[in-house]
Amino acid sequence: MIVRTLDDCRKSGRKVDGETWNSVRLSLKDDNMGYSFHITTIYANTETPIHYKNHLETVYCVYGEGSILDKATGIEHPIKPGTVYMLNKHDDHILKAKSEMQMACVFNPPLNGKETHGPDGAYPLEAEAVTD
Ligand code: 9YT
Repeated sequence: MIVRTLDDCRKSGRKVDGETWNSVRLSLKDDNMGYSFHITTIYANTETPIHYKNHLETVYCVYGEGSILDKATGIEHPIKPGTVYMLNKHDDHILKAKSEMQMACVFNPPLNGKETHGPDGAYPLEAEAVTD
């Protein structure tokens, strides 16, 4: 069994900072669960272009208000606490935060640890692992 707390992970190399977000990676590839699990904070009044070409992601909104613009359809879906979205088609999208949003995120395949978005909005398949 593996047990961790968000607070402990936040203080360790498991917290990764992007320009418009930070992500605390509670579970990563080396846990051998077949997925990774993160608590992500999206900063208020930001827009983040994302396109996970190498990963599937499920995202659940814990708190905050915003929207997700699906670039393929042009549809902008509101996000509020309790909303879940699943990027089952590696969907190219823009995540917009009106207020600070906390999201619980699952990635398949699991992240190694230190991934941040490349210029194409994707994470590479192999990135540096966390060493704590
Ligand atoms: C919701 C989303 O994809 N935000 C970007 C960060 C990502 N969730 C991560 O690395 O945890």
